[in-house]
Amino acid sequence: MRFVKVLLLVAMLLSVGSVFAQDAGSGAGLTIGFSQVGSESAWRTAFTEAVKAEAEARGINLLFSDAQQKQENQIAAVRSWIAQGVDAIIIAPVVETGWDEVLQEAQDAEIPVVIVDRNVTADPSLFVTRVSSDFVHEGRLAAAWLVQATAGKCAIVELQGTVGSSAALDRQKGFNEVIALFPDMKIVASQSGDFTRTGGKQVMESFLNSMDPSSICAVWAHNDDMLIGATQAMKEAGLDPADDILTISVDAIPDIFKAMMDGDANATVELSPYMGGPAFDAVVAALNGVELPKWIPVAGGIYFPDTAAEEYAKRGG
Ligand code: GZL
Repeated sequence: MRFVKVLLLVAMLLSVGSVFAQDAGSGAGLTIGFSQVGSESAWRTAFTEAVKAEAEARGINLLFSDAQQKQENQIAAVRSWIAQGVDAIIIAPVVETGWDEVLQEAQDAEIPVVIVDRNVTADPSLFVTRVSSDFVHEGRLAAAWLVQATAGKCAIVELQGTVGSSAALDRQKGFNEVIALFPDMKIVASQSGDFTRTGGKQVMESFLNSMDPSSICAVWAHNDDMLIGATQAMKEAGLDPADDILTISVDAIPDIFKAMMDGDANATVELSPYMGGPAFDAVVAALNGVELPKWIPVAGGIYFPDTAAEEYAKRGG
């Protein structure tokens, strides 16, 4: 009889252990603060929705803050979660600098922080890991396509993303590295459109007003939303986007595939919005004392009009 009782006790303990282990794996029951840049682009909105859906599927209590592209709002949200004593914090930083102090405060409070999407210049010891794509690679890929599409001769206008954001800085870095290898590939104008459609349209309008439009071979936009705004400006100027002026951008949002289907865009480099899963896994690992690499990459391809209809349908267009 005693042996049976011992067996039952062991079985019970194992089952409890498996429950915790299961919870530990999914993060169920955890309270996690997520500071999001804003809702400046379709990709950002898709990213937010994907993270929220993943949290719900895992039974994570997600505290969400939209910073409206203001770092001060992000820092205030992080401080409120530190005071609340959340289990972990996830930050999608709007710009690279200015994070050291609040990350130190989170570490002092023993609250793990995971960075997602854009990067920070803070000491990597202040956060668990960063889940993101490789922005430099995205820029290189965009430039490589444009070089081959123009046989290495093109006057390019550039629509930069948010000033000071790693996405803008690194995409520009990667693009410029590649075109530097081709003397007749030149950026003739460059200005920030802040990753928004309105910004892209306004900057493209200024380029078209200040230059001979026939001298512009291509527009390189750090995201699809600015490119879509630029196509509106091109059309209003009587130009045919993707024909009179080639287009290359990043994000692979549904609307860029619609633009390809309408003959208004040539190519887009994909940026996955599905970073919530790896981020939550990193939180669980950190809470279990597991050491992680400081970067967990997410990959993406490059897409063209030949598969636009299929991609548009697949991505909820
Ligand atoms: C890049 C991301 C950028 C997107 C834009 O990972 O930070 O911010 O490319 C968004 O659409 O505004």
